[in-house]
Amino acid sequence: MSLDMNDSFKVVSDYISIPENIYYVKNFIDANEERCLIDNVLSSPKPKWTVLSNRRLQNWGGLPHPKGMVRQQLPQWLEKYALKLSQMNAFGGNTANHVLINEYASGQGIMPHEDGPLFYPTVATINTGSHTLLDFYTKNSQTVEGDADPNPQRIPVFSILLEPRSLVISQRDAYESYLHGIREVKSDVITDRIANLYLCDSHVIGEELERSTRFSFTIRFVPKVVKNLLFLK
Ligand SMILES: O=C(O)CCC(=O)C(=O)O
Repeated sequence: MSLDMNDSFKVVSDYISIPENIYYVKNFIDANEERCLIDNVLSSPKPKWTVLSNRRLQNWGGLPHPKGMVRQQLPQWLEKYALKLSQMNAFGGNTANHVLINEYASGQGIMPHEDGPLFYPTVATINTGSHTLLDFYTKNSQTVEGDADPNPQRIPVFSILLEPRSLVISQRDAYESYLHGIREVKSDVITDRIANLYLCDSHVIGEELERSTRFSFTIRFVPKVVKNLLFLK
């Protein structure tokens, strides 16, 4: 799919929802666009990186804050996707102003969490590099039987297979009612809990997919913005 701004866009609601309020678009970008996004991430200045124990991330557009985000202009290589998704009406008529980039080496992931009230309740993620499995959990979901760990492993209600170059959008209930996370594993097994399997490359149940390094581009709209830091005092 080309990102030429003169293209006529499909609006998000034209896609099949799997389950309700989650949309998956295979090959949303092509291999050149994927390479270009990854090259831009890797050539960003070193201070752009925040290094966490289980992944690295870059924050673009400003730091979301309860009193308002001091807005920073998105670079052109990210803004074109923020505009494209906004024109698809992903953010209820608003224009996305924030992009979080996560880099996961094989074996890295993110704990089940919710994205919270600082963002408009839609998250649109462009996936590059490697596949991963995004797991969705109800907020009081069961844990694995006999798990005595203080951070017990929850059982996902369903998962979405995120192929490289795909787009996934979660909105409204899917954003607000579930926790989402990525397990810290080096490979994923194909199961019938993967809700979008029929939209992906063909796989058989039981097949194991090895992960490599993945970069996710999580595009959101932060409604509360302020002009400068004085307002944050
Ligand atoms: O990398 C992803 O696809 C998920 C990222 C995420 O959940 C987050 O940054 O809050």
